[in-house]
Amino acid sequence: MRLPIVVAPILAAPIGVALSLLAPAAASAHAILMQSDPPDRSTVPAGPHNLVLHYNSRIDHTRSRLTLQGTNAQKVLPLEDSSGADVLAAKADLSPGDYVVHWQVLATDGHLTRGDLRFRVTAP
Ligand SMILES: [Cu+2]
Repeated sequence: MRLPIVVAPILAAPIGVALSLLAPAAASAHAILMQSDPPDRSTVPAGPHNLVLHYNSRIDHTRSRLTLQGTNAQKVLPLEDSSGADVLAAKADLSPGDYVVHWQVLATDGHLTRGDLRFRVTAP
């Protein structure tokens, strides 16, 4: 039972540093990815999916972009109109393989952020 006690402070330190670095950014409200479906590094069954990315602030949908990269190709996904002010969403019919979603988001404060979301799709 000693392991969790030892591990917790080691994990807590980098998170504390990261939060303090993010604090000024959060105050100026540029968009940070908070949560996604599928989650990063997850595995999902093949078939139609709603990709949903939640941010910490409102985003400019007309100047934000989701690009789906599969093993052999990549394409810009049409964004769903109905997504919320802090959400990017797109439909994708996924066959088995490894994927990366490259997201690029313009927050309403005029700052651009980008990142990657990786997941694996397996045969249903
Ligand atoms: Cu900003």
